[in-house]
Amino acid sequence: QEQRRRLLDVASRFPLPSGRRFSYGTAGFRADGATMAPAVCRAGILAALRSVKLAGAAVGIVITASHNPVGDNGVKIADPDGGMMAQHWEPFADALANAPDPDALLQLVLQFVKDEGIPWGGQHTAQVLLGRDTRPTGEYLLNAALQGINAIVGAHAIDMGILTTPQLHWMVRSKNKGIKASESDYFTQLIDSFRLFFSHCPAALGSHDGELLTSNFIRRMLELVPKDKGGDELAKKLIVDGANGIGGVKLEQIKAELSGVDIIVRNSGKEGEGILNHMCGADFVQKERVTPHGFSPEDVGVRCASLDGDADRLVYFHMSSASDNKVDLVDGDKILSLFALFIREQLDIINNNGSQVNKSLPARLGIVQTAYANGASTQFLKNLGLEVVFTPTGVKYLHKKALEYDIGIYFEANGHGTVVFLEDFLSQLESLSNELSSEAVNGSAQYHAAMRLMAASQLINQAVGDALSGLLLVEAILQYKRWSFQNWCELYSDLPSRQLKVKVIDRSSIVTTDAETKVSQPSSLQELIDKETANYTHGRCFVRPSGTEDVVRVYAEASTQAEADSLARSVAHHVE
Ligand code: 16G
Ligand code: ZN
Repeated sequence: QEQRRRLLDVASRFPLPSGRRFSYGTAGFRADGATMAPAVCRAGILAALRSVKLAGAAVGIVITASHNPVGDNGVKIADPDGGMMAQHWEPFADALANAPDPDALLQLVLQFVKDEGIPWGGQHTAQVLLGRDTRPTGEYLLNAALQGINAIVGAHAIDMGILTTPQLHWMVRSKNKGIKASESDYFTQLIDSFRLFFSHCPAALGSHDGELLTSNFIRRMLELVPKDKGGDELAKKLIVDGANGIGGVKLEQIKAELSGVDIIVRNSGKEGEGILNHMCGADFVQKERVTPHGFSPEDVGVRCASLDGDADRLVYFHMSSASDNKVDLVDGDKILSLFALFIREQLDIINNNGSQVNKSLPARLGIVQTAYANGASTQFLKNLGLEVVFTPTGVKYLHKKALEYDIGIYFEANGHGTVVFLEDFLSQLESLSNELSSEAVNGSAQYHAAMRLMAASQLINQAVGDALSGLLLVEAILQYKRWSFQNWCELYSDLPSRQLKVKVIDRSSIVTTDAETKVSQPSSLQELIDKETANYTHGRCFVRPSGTEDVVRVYAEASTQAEADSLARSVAHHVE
Protein backbone atom coordinates (compact mmCIF):
# COMPACT_ATOMS: atom_id res chain seq x y z
CA GLN A 1 0.00 0.00 0.00
CA GLU A 2 2.79 2.35 1.02
CA GLN A 3 4.56 1.52 -2.23
CA ARG A 4 1.50 2.27 -4.34
CA ARG A 5 0.86 5.51 -2.52
CA ARG A 6 4.45 6.67 -3.10
CA LEU A 7 4.32 5.94 -6.82
CA LEU A 8 0.99 7.71 -7.28
CA ASP A 9 2.32 10.64 -5.29
CA VAL A 10 5.50 11.13 -7.21
CA ALA A 11 3.77 10.72 -10.56
CA SER A 12 1.35 13.47 -9.66
CA ARG A 13 4.22 15.74 -8.64
CA PHE A 14 5.78 15.37 -12.12
CA PRO A 15 2.84 15.24 -14.56
CA LEU A 16 3.58 14.59 -18.20
CA PRO A 17 2.30 17.47 -20.36
CA SER A 18 -0.27 16.09 -22.76
CA GLY A 19 1.09 15.16 -26.16
CA ARG A 20 4.64 15.02 -24.80
CA ARG A 21 6.65 11.93 -25.84
CA PHE A 22 10.08 10.79 -24.70
CA SER A 23 12.25 8.15 -26.32
CA TYR A 24 15.20 6.44 -24.64
CA GLY A 25 17.09 6.50 -27.94
CA THR A 26 20.72 5.54 -28.39
CA ALA A 27 21.92 6.92 -25.07
CA GLY A 28 18.98 7.87 -22.87
CA PHE A 29 16.33 10.60 -22.84
CA ARG A 30 17.37 14.00 -24.14
CA ALA A 31 15.45 17.27 -24.62
CA ASP A 32 15.23 20.88 -23.54
CA GLY A 33 16.43 20.69 -19.92
CA ALA A 34 13.53 22.64 -18.46
CA THR A 35 11.06 20.03 -19.80
CA MET A 36 12.93 16.94 -18.69
CA ALA A 37 11.75 16.54 -15.08
CA PRO A 38 8.97 13.98 -15.73
CA ALA A 39 11.35 11.76 -17.73
CA VAL A 40 14.15 12.12 -15.19
CA CYS A 41 11.88 11.33 -12.26
CA ARG A 42 10.71 8.19 -14.03
CA ALA A 43 14.29 7.26 -14.86
CA GLY A 44 14.82 7.44 -11.09
CA ILE A 45 12.00 4.95 -10.53
CA LEU A 46 13.42 2.74 -13.24
CA ALA A 47 16.98 2.80 -11.88
CA ALA A 48 15.74 1.88 -8.41
CA LEU A 49 13.72 -1.01 -9.86
CA ARG A 50 16.77 -2.17 -11.79
CA SER A 51 18.76 -2.24 -8.57
CA VAL A 52 15.99 -4.14 -6.74
CA LYS A 53 15.92 -6.66 -9.57
CA LEU A 54 19.71 -7.11 -9.30
CA ALA A 55 19.64 -7.82 -5.56
CA GLY A 56 20.53 -4.30 -4.49
CA ALA A 57 23.63 -3.88 -6.68
CA ALA A 58 24.45 -0.22 -7.31
CA VAL A 59 22.97 1.28 -10.48
CA GLY A 60 23.89 4.71 -11.87
CA ILE A 61 22.05 7.74 -13.19
CA VAL A 62 23.87 10.41 -15.18
CA ILE A 63 22.20 13.72 -15.88
CA THR A 64 23.83 15.17 -18.98
CA ALA A 65 23.19 16.03 -22.61
CA SER A 66 26.80 15.43 -23.62
CA HIS A 67 27.87 17.56 -26.60
CA ASN A 68 24.45 19.15 -27.07
CA PRO A 69 23.71 22.83 -26.39
CA VAL A 70 23.73 24.11 -22.82
CA GLY A 71 19.92 24.45 -22.69
CA ASP A 72 19.43 20.74 -23.34
CA ASN A 73 19.71 18.06 -20.75
CA GLY A 74 19.25 14.34 -20.53
CA VAL A 75 19.39 11.25 -18.41
CA LYS A 76 20.83 7.80 -18.84
CA ILE A 77 21.15 4.74 -16.66
CA ALA A 78 24.29 2.70 -15.98
CA ASP A 79 24.08 -0.99 -15.12
CA PRO A 80 25.99 -2.53 -12.18
CA ASP A 81 28.96 -3.43 -14.41
CA GLY A 82 29.30 0.27 -15.23
CA GLY A 83 28.08 -0.20 -18.81
CA MET A 84 24.85 1.03 -20.34
CA MET A 85 21.54 -0.27 -19.01
CA ALA A 86 20.59 -3.67 -20.46
CA GLN A 87 18.81 -3.04 -23.73
CA HIS A 88 15.83 -5.23 -22.99
CA TRP A 89 14.74 -2.71 -20.36
CA GLU A 90 14.63 0.16 -22.87
CA PRO A 91 11.05 -0.49 -24.02
CA PHE A 92 9.97 -0.28 -20.38
CA ALA A 93 11.96 2.94 -19.97
CA ASP A 94 10.00 4.38 -22.90
CA ALA A 95 6.66 3.16 -21.64
CA LEU A 96 7.29 4.49 -18.14
CA ALA A 97 8.44 7.91 -19.38
CA ASN A 98 5.33 8.21 -21.50
CA ALA A 99 2.75 6.97 -18.98
CA PRO A 100 0.05 9.65 -19.31
CA ASP A 101 -1.12 9.77 -15.67
CA PRO A 102 -0.35 8.40 -12.18
CA ASP A 103 -2.69 5.43 -12.49
CA ALA A 104 -1.25 4.39 -15.82
CA LEU A 105 2.22 4.67 -14.34
CA LEU A 106 1.34 2.52 -11.35
CA GLN A 107 -0.25 -0.15 -13.55
CA LEU A 108 2.82 -0.21 -15.79
CA VAL A 109 5.13 -0.69 -12.84
CA LEU A 110 2.98 -3.44 -11.34
CA GLN A 111 2.85 -5.28 -14.65
CA PHE A 112 6.57 -4.90 -15.28
CA VAL A 113 7.48 -6.03 -11.78
CA LYS A 114 5.43 -9.15 -12.41
CA ASP A 115 6.83 -9.83 -15.88
CA GLU A 116 10.43 -9.33 -14.80
CA GLY A 117 10.06 -11.21 -11.53
CA ILE A 118 11.23 -8.22 -9.50
CA PRO A 119 10.88 -8.83 -5.74
CA TRP A 120 8.07 -6.60 -4.58
CA GLY A 121 6.66 -5.61 -1.24
CA GLY A 122 9.21 -7.57 0.77
CA GLN A 123 12.46 -6.57 2.40
CA HIS A 124 14.35 -5.53 -0.70
CA THR A 125 16.96 -2.81 -1.02
CA ALA A 126 18.20 -0.70 -3.89
CA GLN A 127 21.11 1.66 -4.38
CA VAL A 128 21.39 4.36 -7.01
CA LEU A 129 24.48 6.56 -7.56
CA LEU A 130 23.80 9.91 -9.21
CA GLY A 131 26.05 12.24 -11.15
CA ARG A 132 25.42 15.30 -13.26
CA ASP A 133 27.36 17.63 -15.52
CA THR A 134 27.64 21.42 -15.24
CA ARG A 135 24.37 22.34 -16.96
CA PRO A 136 22.21 24.93 -15.19
CA THR A 137 19.22 22.54 -15.13
CA GLY A 138 21.32 19.80 -13.53
CA GLU A 139 20.38 20.43 -9.93
CA TYR A 140 16.69 20.75 -10.70
CA LEU A 141 16.74 17.45 -12.57
CA LEU A 142 18.84 15.78 -9.88
CA ASN A 143 16.02 16.57 -7.49
CA ALA A 144 13.48 14.99 -9.85
CA ALA A 145 15.63 11.86 -10.05
CA LEU A 146 15.93 11.69 -6.25
CA GLN A 147 12.17 11.86 -5.86
CA GLY A 148 11.77 9.07 -8.39
CA ILE A 149 14.29 6.86 -6.59
CA ASN A 150 12.75 7.55 -3.21
CA ALA A 151 9.37 6.47 -4.53
CA ILE A 152 10.64 2.89 -4.39
CA VAL A 153 10.50 1.49 -0.86
CA GLY A 154 13.96 0.44 0.33
CA ALA A 155 15.82 2.46 -2.29
CA HIS A 156 18.79 4.53 -1.27
CA ALA A 157 20.13 7.37 -3.45
CA ILE A 158 23.72 8.63 -3.24
CA ASP A 159 24.50 11.94 -4.90
CA MET A 160 28.10 11.77 -6.14
CA GLY A 161 28.04 15.40 -7.27
CA ILE A 162 29.16 17.09 -10.49
CA LEU A 163 31.11 14.54 -12.50
CA THR A 164 32.12 13.49 -15.97
CA THR A 165 29.87 10.75 -17.34
CA PRO A 166 32.70 8.17 -17.31
CA GLN A 167 33.52 8.95 -13.67
CA LEU A 168 30.02 7.96 -12.62
CA HIS A 169 30.16 4.77 -14.71
CA TRP A 170 33.52 3.99 -13.11
CA MET A 171 32.12 4.56 -9.61
CA VAL A 172 29.16 2.25 -10.22
CA ARG A 173 31.46 -0.47 -11.49
CA SER A 174 33.96 -0.06 -8.65
CA LYS A 175 31.30 0.00 -5.99
CA ASN A 176 29.89 -3.31 -7.20
CA LYS A 177 33.33 -4.85 -7.35
CA GLY A 178 33.90 -3.84 -3.75
CA ILE A 179 36.68 -1.43 -4.76
CA LYS A 180 36.85 2.05 -3.27
CA ALA A 181 34.70 4.20 -5.48
CA SER A 182 35.05 7.87 -4.55
CA GLU A 183 36.23 10.59 -6.86
CA SER A 184 39.61 10.71 -5.17
CA ASP A 185 39.96 6.95 -5.73
CA TYR A 186 39.27 7.54 -9.41
CA PHE A 187 41.94 10.26 -9.57
CA THR A 188 44.42 8.15 -7.65
CA GLN A 189 43.98 5.32 -10.10
CA LEU A 190 44.57 7.61 -13.08
CA ILE A 191 47.61 9.29 -11.57
CA ASP A 192 49.22 6.11 -10.25
CA SER A 193 48.77 4.07 -13.39
CA PHE A 194 50.02 6.94 -15.55
CA ARG A 195 53.11 7.08 -13.35
CA LEU A 196 53.51 3.30 -13.43
CA PHE A 197 53.40 3.33 -17.22
CA PHE A 198 56.16 5.91 -17.42
CA SER A 199 58.34 4.03 -15.02
CA HIS A 200 58.42 1.16 -17.51
CA CYS A 201 59.28 3.27 -20.55
CA PRO A 202 62.76 3.24 -22.06
CA ALA A 203 63.16 6.97 -21.44
CA ALA A 204 62.52 6.61 -17.73
CA LEU A 205 64.50 3.41 -17.40
CA GLY A 206 67.63 4.73 -19.08
CA SER A 207 70.66 3.43 -17.29
CA HIS A 208 68.54 2.66 -14.25
CA ASP A 209 67.22 -0.37 -16.00
CA GLY A 210 64.58 -2.14 -14.03
CA GLU A 211 64.35 0.40 -11.26
CA LEU A 212 60.87 1.50 -10.29
CA LEU A 213 61.02 5.22 -10.57
CA THR A 214 59.16 7.72 -8.49
CA SER A 215 57.41 10.67 -10.02
CA ASN A 216 60.06 12.90 -8.52
CA PHE A 217 62.68 11.02 -10.40
CA ILE A 218 60.80 11.37 -13.65
CA ARG A 219 60.34 15.05 -13.06
CA ARG A 220 64.00 15.52 -12.34
CA MET A 221 64.91 13.50 -15.37
CA LEU A 222 62.72 15.59 -17.63
CA GLU A 223 64.28 18.73 -16.24
CA LEU A 224 67.63 17.45 -17.39
CA VAL A 225 66.51 17.69 -21.00
CA PRO A 226 68.41 20.70 -22.37
CA LYS A 227 66.15 23.69 -22.84
CA ASP A 228 67.27 24.26 -26.41
CA LYS A 229 65.89 20.90 -27.42
CA GLY A 230 62.70 22.49 -28.68
CA GLY A 231 61.28 19.20 -29.84
CA ASP A 232 61.29 17.62 -26.42
CA GLU A 233 59.86 20.69 -24.76
CA LEU A 234 57.08 20.77 -27.29
CA ALA A 235 56.41 17.11 -26.88
CA LYS A 236 55.42 17.56 -23.25
CA LYS A 237 53.05 20.43 -23.93
CA LEU A 238 49.40 19.62 -24.47
CA ILE A 239 46.56 22.11 -24.80
CA VAL A 240 43.16 20.68 -23.92
CA ASP A 241 39.87 22.18 -25.04
CA GLY A 242 37.50 21.32 -22.20
CA ALA A 243 34.34 22.36 -24.12
CA ASN A 244 33.54 24.61 -21.15
CA GLY A 245 32.29 21.49 -19.46
CA ILE A 246 33.13 19.22 -16.59
CA GLY A 247 36.14 17.51 -18.22
CA GLY A 248 38.25 20.66 -18.12
CA VAL A 249 37.33 21.25 -14.49
CA LYS A 250 38.49 17.77 -13.49
CA LEU A 251 41.66 17.97 -15.54
CA GLU A 252 42.57 21.24 -13.79
CA GLN A 253 42.27 19.40 -10.49
CA ILE A 254 44.76 16.67 -11.34
CA LYS A 255 47.10 18.11 -13.95
CA ALA A 256 49.76 19.16 -11.45
CA GLU A 257 50.15 15.54 -10.40
CA LEU A 258 50.61 14.25 -13.93
CA SER A 259 54.34 14.43 -14.27
CA GLY A 260 55.56 13.87 -17.79
CA VAL A 261 53.03 16.10 -19.50
CA ASP A 262 52.38 19.85 -19.23
CA ILE A 263 48.66 20.38 -19.60
CA ILE A 264 47.09 23.73 -20.34
CA VAL A 265 43.30 23.76 -20.22
CA ARG A 266 41.31 26.13 -22.43
CA ASN A 267 37.53 26.44 -22.38
CA SER A 268 37.88 25.12 -18.89
CA GLY A 269 34.36 25.95 -17.81
CA LYS A 270 35.45 28.83 -15.59
CA GLU A 271 33.14 31.78 -15.30
CA GLY A 272 33.45 34.00 -18.38
CA GLU A 273 35.43 31.61 -20.53
CA GLY A 274 32.52 30.68 -22.76
CA ILE A 275 29.38 28.62 -23.13
CA LEU A 276 29.24 24.84 -22.79
CA ASN A 277 29.89 23.12 -26.16
CA HIS A 278 29.48 26.42 -28.01
CA MET A 279 32.09 26.74 -30.78
CA CYS A 280 34.25 24.28 -28.89
CA GLY A 281 34.47 20.67 -27.79
CA ALA A 282 35.14 17.35 -29.48
CA ASP A 283 31.92 17.28 -31.50
CA PHE A 284 32.55 20.76 -32.88
CA VAL A 285 36.17 20.08 -33.79
CA GLN A 286 35.44 16.69 -35.34
CA LYS A 287 32.53 17.94 -37.44
CA GLU A 288 33.79 21.40 -38.43
CA ARG A 289 37.52 20.62 -38.59
CA VAL A 290 38.40 24.08 -37.34
CA THR A 291 40.02 25.30 -34.13
CA PRO A 292 37.73 25.73 -31.17
CA HIS A 293 37.10 29.11 -29.61
CA GLY A 294 39.96 30.25 -27.38
CA PHE A 295 42.82 29.08 -29.59
CA SER A 296 45.16 31.45 -31.39
CA PRO A 297 47.96 31.41 -34.00
CA GLU A 298 50.40 31.06 -31.12
CA ASP A 299 49.20 27.51 -30.72
CA VAL A 300 50.31 26.46 -34.20
CA GLY A 301 52.34 23.27 -33.98
CA VAL A 302 51.31 22.40 -30.42
CA ARG A 303 49.52 19.12 -29.75
CA CYS A 304 45.90 19.82 -28.79
CA ALA A 305 43.03 17.66 -27.58
CA SER A 306 39.34 18.32 -27.34
CA LEU A 307 36.79 16.78 -24.95
CA ASP A 308 33.02 16.97 -25.20
CA GLY A 309 30.74 18.50 -22.55
CA ASP A 310 30.58 15.40 -20.34
CA ALA A 311 34.09 14.15 -21.22
CA ASP A 312 33.26 10.82 -22.80
CA ARG A 313 34.55 11.84 -26.23
CA LEU A 314 38.12 12.66 -27.18
CA VAL A 315 39.77 13.88 -30.36
CA TYR A 316 43.20 15.39 -30.99
CA PHE A 317 44.14 18.14 -33.40
CA HIS A 318 46.93 20.37 -34.57
CA MET A 319 46.78 23.84 -36.09
CA SER A 320 48.91 23.58 -39.16
CA SER A 321 49.18 27.24 -40.12
CA ALA A 322 48.61 30.65 -38.60
CA SER A 323 46.80 31.92 -41.67
CA ASP A 324 43.60 29.93 -41.34
CA ASN A 325 41.74 28.07 -38.61
CA LYS A 326 41.75 24.63 -40.24
CA VAL A 327 43.07 21.74 -38.18
CA ASP A 328 44.70 18.40 -38.81
CA LEU A 329 42.35 16.06 -37.01
CA VAL A 330 43.14 12.86 -35.17
CA ASP A 331 39.73 11.33 -34.62
CA GLY A 332 38.56 8.26 -32.72
CA ASP A 333 39.72 5.99 -35.54
CA LYS A 334 43.29 7.19 -35.22
CA ILE A 335 43.23 7.03 -31.43
CA LEU A 336 42.01 3.46 -31.85
CA SER A 337 44.82 2.77 -34.30
CA LEU A 338 47.43 4.10 -31.87
CA PHE A 339 46.05 1.95 -29.05
CA ALA A 340 45.87 -1.12 -31.29
CA LEU A 341 49.41 -0.64 -32.49
CA PHE A 342 50.71 -0.19 -28.95
CA ILE A 343 48.90 -3.22 -27.53
CA ARG A 344 49.90 -5.35 -30.46
CA GLU A 345 53.53 -4.33 -29.92
CA GLN A 346 53.49 -5.17 -26.23
CA LEU A 347 51.95 -8.57 -26.93
CA ASP A 348 54.62 -9.19 -29.54
CA ILE A 349 57.39 -8.25 -27.15
CA ILE A 350 55.90 -10.55 -24.52
CA ASN A 351 55.33 -13.45 -26.87
CA ASN A 352 58.19 -13.29 -29.37
CA ASN A 353 60.77 -12.43 -26.80
CA GLY A 354 63.32 -15.01 -27.87
CA SER A 355 64.88 -14.19 -24.55
CA GLN A 356 65.87 -15.80 -21.31
CA VAL A 357 62.48 -17.16 -20.35
CA ASN A 358 59.95 -19.00 -22.29
CA LYS A 359 56.75 -17.48 -21.00
CA SER A 360 53.95 -16.43 -23.25
CA LEU A 361 50.58 -14.83 -22.96
CA PRO A 362 48.14 -15.89 -25.64
CA ALA A 363 45.61 -13.13 -26.27
CA ARG A 364 42.64 -12.66 -28.55
CA LEU A 365 42.77 -9.05 -29.61
CA GLY A 366 39.66 -7.61 -31.26
CA ILE A 367 38.98 -4.24 -32.84
CA VAL A 368 35.43 -2.89 -32.96
CA GLN A 369 34.37 -0.07 -35.27
CA THR A 370 31.18 1.29 -36.80
CA ALA A 371 30.34 2.09 -40.40
CA TYR A 372 31.51 5.66 -39.74
CA ALA A 373 35.10 4.49 -39.27
CA ASN A 374 37.19 5.93 -42.05
CA GLY A 375 37.94 3.20 -44.59
CA ALA A 376 41.66 4.03 -44.40
CA SER A 377 41.66 3.20 -40.67
CA THR A 378 40.02 -0.16 -41.23
CA GLN A 379 42.55 -0.96 -43.94
CA PHE A 380 45.41 0.09 -41.67
CA LEU A 381 44.18 -2.16 -38.85
CA LYS A 382 43.65 -5.11 -41.17
CA ASN A 383 47.14 -4.62 -42.56
CA LEU A 384 48.44 -5.05 -39.02
CA GLY A 385 46.80 -8.47 -39.15
CA LEU A 386 44.13 -7.50 -36.61
CA GLU A 387 40.59 -8.80 -36.45
CA VAL A 388 38.20 -5.91 -37.16
CA VAL A 389 34.46 -6.24 -36.57
CA PHE A 390 31.57 -3.81 -36.97
CA THR A 391 28.51 -2.97 -34.89
CA PRO A 392 25.73 -0.41 -35.21
CA THR A 393 26.34 3.13 -33.93
CA GLY A 394 26.16 3.67 -30.15
CA VAL A 395 28.51 2.83 -27.32
CA LYS A 396 26.25 0.10 -25.97
CA TYR A 397 26.77 -1.99 -29.11
CA LEU A 398 30.51 -1.47 -29.44
CA HIS A 399 31.27 -2.06 -25.78
CA LYS A 400 29.32 -5.30 -25.70
CA LYS A 401 31.14 -6.61 -28.75
CA ALA A 402 34.55 -5.64 -27.36
CA LEU A 403 33.87 -7.71 -24.25
CA GLU A 404 34.01 -10.85 -26.40
CA TYR A 405 37.81 -10.62 -26.61
CA ASP A 406 40.71 -10.95 -24.17
CA ILE A 407 41.48 -7.38 -25.15
CA GLY A 408 38.79 -5.48 -27.04
CA ILE A 409 39.48 -2.03 -28.43
CA TYR A 410 36.57 0.00 -29.68
CA PHE A 411 36.11 3.53 -30.92
CA GLU A 412 33.61 5.55 -32.86
CA ALA A 413 35.08 8.10 -35.24
CA ASN A 414 33.52 10.81 -33.06
CA GLY A 415 35.83 9.90 -30.17
CA HIS A 416 33.80 7.56 -27.94
CA GLY A 417 35.81 4.50 -27.04
CA THR A 418 38.03 2.56 -24.72
CA VAL A 419 39.98 -0.67 -24.29
CA VAL A 420 38.45 -3.50 -22.28
CA PHE A 421 40.40 -6.36 -20.76
CA LEU A 422 38.85 -9.67 -19.77
CA GLU A 423 39.28 -10.44 -16.06
CA ASP A 424 40.83 -13.83 -16.80
CA PHE A 425 43.33 -12.30 -19.13
CA LEU A 426 44.25 -9.68 -16.54
CA SER A 427 44.92 -12.34 -13.92
CA GLN A 428 47.23 -14.11 -16.36
CA LEU A 429 48.96 -10.86 -17.17
CA GLU A 430 49.36 -10.13 -13.49
CA SER A 431 50.87 -13.49 -12.66
CA LEU A 432 53.18 -13.24 -15.65
CA SER A 433 54.36 -9.81 -14.50
CA ASN A 434 54.90 -11.15 -10.99
CA GLU A 435 56.90 -14.10 -12.23
CA LEU A 436 58.99 -11.96 -14.50
CA SER A 437 59.67 -9.41 -11.82
CA SER A 438 60.85 -12.01 -9.37
CA GLU A 439 63.16 -13.80 -11.76
CA ALA A 440 66.56 -12.88 -12.99
CA VAL A 441 64.94 -11.35 -16.05
CA ASN A 442 63.67 -8.41 -14.06
CA GLY A 443 64.55 -5.51 -16.29
CA SER A 444 64.01 -7.53 -19.45
CA ALA A 445 62.07 -6.10 -22.34
CA GLN A 446 59.44 -8.74 -21.73
CA TYR A 447 58.90 -7.69 -18.14
CA HIS A 448 58.54 -4.01 -18.99
CA ALA A 449 56.13 -4.77 -21.83
CA ALA A 450 53.95 -6.76 -19.44
CA MET A 451 54.07 -3.90 -16.94
CA ARG A 452 53.16 -1.31 -19.57
CA LEU A 453 50.19 -3.42 -20.53
CA MET A 454 49.19 -3.72 -16.87
CA ALA A 455 49.50 0.02 -16.40
CA ALA A 456 47.42 0.65 -19.53
CA SER A 457 44.67 -1.66 -18.26
CA GLN A 458 44.51 0.29 -15.01
CA LEU A 459 44.68 3.65 -16.71
CA ILE A 460 42.00 3.19 -19.32
CA ASN A 461 38.42 3.19 -18.02
CA GLN A 462 36.98 -0.34 -18.12
CA ALA A 463 33.39 0.78 -17.67
CA VAL A 464 32.97 3.11 -20.62
CA GLY A 465 34.87 5.43 -22.98
CA ASP A 466 36.52 8.16 -20.92
CA ALA A 467 38.17 11.21 -22.48
CA LEU A 468 40.41 11.84 -19.46
CA SER A 469 41.79 8.34 -19.18
CA GLY A 470 41.96 8.05 -22.98
CA LEU A 471 43.96 11.26 -23.14
CA LEU A 472 46.43 10.03 -20.55
CA LEU A 473 46.91 6.75 -22.38
CA VAL A 474 47.54 8.63 -25.63
CA GLU A 475 50.10 10.84 -23.91
CA ALA A 476 51.80 7.83 -22.33
CA ILE A 477 52.01 5.94 -25.62
CA LEU A 478 53.27 8.94 -27.62
CA GLN A 479 56.05 9.44 -25.11
CA TYR A 480 56.84 5.75 -24.96
CA LYS A 481 57.16 5.68 -28.73
CA ARG A 482 58.81 9.12 -28.79
CA TRP A 483 56.30 10.09 -31.42
CA SER A 484 55.32 13.58 -32.43
CA PHE A 485 51.76 14.45 -33.37
CA GLN A 486 52.91 14.33 -36.98
CA ASN A 487 54.18 10.74 -36.66
CA TRP A 488 50.80 9.76 -35.30
CA CYS A 489 48.87 11.67 -37.92
CA GLU A 490 50.82 9.97 -40.68
CA LEU A 491 49.90 6.42 -39.63
CA TYR A 492 47.53 6.59 -42.59
CA SER A 493 45.68 9.31 -44.52
CA ASP A 494 41.96 9.53 -44.06
CA LEU A 495 39.88 9.03 -47.17
CA PRO A 496 37.85 12.17 -47.91
CA SER A 497 34.31 11.81 -46.58
CA ARG A 498 31.05 13.70 -46.38
CA GLN A 499 28.10 13.48 -44.04
CA LEU A 500 24.66 14.88 -44.85
CA LYS A 501 21.37 14.97 -42.97
CA VAL A 502 18.11 14.42 -44.80
CA LYS A 503 14.74 15.36 -43.34
CA VAL A 504 12.10 12.77 -44.15
CA ILE A 505 8.49 12.29 -43.09
CA ASP A 506 9.17 9.06 -41.22
CA ARG A 507 12.77 8.05 -40.63
CA SER A 508 11.71 4.67 -39.27
CA SER A 509 10.71 3.70 -42.83
CA ILE A 510 14.44 3.12 -43.43
CA VAL A 511 15.65 -0.12 -41.90
CA THR A 512 19.30 -1.14 -42.00
CA THR A 513 21.21 -4.39 -41.64
CA ASP A 514 24.86 -5.56 -41.49
CA ALA A 515 25.84 -3.05 -38.80
CA GLU A 516 24.04 -0.26 -40.67
CA THR A 517 26.17 -0.70 -43.79
CA LYS A 518 23.17 -1.81 -45.88
CA VAL A 519 19.55 -0.78 -46.23
CA SER A 520 17.07 -3.64 -46.09
CA GLN A 521 13.98 -1.46 -46.43
CA PRO A 522 12.85 0.08 -48.70
CA SER A 523 14.40 -2.67 -50.76
CA SER A 524 15.01 -0.56 -53.86
CA LEU A 525 17.12 1.97 -51.97
CA GLN A 526 20.16 -0.26 -51.49
CA GLU A 527 20.26 -0.98 -55.22
CA LEU A 528 20.31 2.74 -55.93
CA ILE A 529 23.10 3.29 -53.41
CA ASP A 530 25.13 0.46 -54.93
CA LYS A 531 24.65 1.91 -58.40
CA GLU A 532 25.80 5.37 -57.36
CA THR A 533 28.75 4.03 -55.36
CA ALA A 534 30.01 1.97 -58.29
CA ASN A 535 30.74 5.24 -60.12
CA TYR A 536 33.57 6.17 -57.71
CA THR A 537 37.03 4.85 -56.92
CA HIS A 538 37.23 3.84 -53.27
CA GLY A 539 33.56 4.78 -53.09
CA ARG A 540 31.63 3.70 -50.00
CA CYS A 541 28.26 5.00 -48.89
CA PHE A 542 25.55 4.13 -46.39
CA VAL A 543 22.42 5.70 -44.95
CA ARG A 544 20.82 5.19 -41.53
CA PRO A 545 18.10 6.79 -39.46
CA SER A 546 19.62 8.83 -36.62
CA GLY A 547 19.08 7.49 -33.13
CA THR A 548 19.12 10.97 -31.60
CA GLU A 549 17.58 13.36 -34.14
CA ASP A 550 14.64 13.26 -36.48
CA VAL A 551 16.76 12.85 -39.62
CA VAL A 552 18.29 10.25 -41.89
CA ARG A 553 22.07 10.44 -42.11
CA VAL A 554 24.08 9.86 -45.28
CA TYR A 555 27.79 9.03 -45.18
CA ALA A 556 29.99 8.84 -48.26
CA GLU A 557 33.67 8.25 -48.79
CA ALA A 558 35.71 8.42 -52.01
CA SER A 559 39.21 9.16 -53.19
CA THR A 560 38.69 12.92 -53.50
CA GLN A 561 36.61 15.38 -51.50
CA ALA A 562 34.67 16.42 -54.58
CA GLU A 563 33.76 12.81 -55.27
CA ALA A 564 32.75 12.12 -51.68
CA ASP A 565 30.55 15.23 -51.76
CA SER A 566 28.96 14.24 -55.02
CA LEU A 567 28.33 10.65 -53.95
CA ALA A 568 26.70 11.85 -50.72
CA ARG A 569 24.53 14.32 -52.58
CA SER A 570 23.28 11.88 -55.17
CA VAL A 571 22.43 9.27 -52.54
CA ALA A 572 20.70 11.93 -50.43
CA HIS A 573 18.44 12.59 -53.42
CA HIS A 574 17.33 8.98 -53.44
CA VAL A 575 16.52 9.19 -49.74
CA GLU A 576 14.40 12.34 -49.96
C1 16G B 1 24.87 9.01 -29.13
C2 16G B 1 25.83 7.90 -28.79
C3 16G B 1 27.01 7.93 -29.72
C4 16G B 1 26.58 7.90 -31.15
C5 16G B 1 25.57 8.99 -31.43
C6 16G B 1 24.99 8.80 -32.82
C7 16G B 1 26.48 7.00 -26.64
C8 16G B 1 27.02 7.29 -25.27
N1 16G B 1 26.32 8.05 -27.43
O1 16G B 1 25.44 10.26 -28.87
O2 16G B 1 27.81 6.82 -29.43
O3 16G B 1 27.67 8.07 -32.00
O4 16G B 1 24.52 8.90 -30.49
O5 16G B 1 23.98 9.73 -33.05
O6 16G B 1 26.18 5.87 -26.99
P1 16G B 1 23.01 9.57 -34.27
O7 16G B 1 22.26 8.27 -34.13
O8 16G B 1 22.13 10.78 -34.21
O9 16G B 1 23.85 9.56 -35.51
ZN1 ZN C 1 29.45 12.91 -24.37
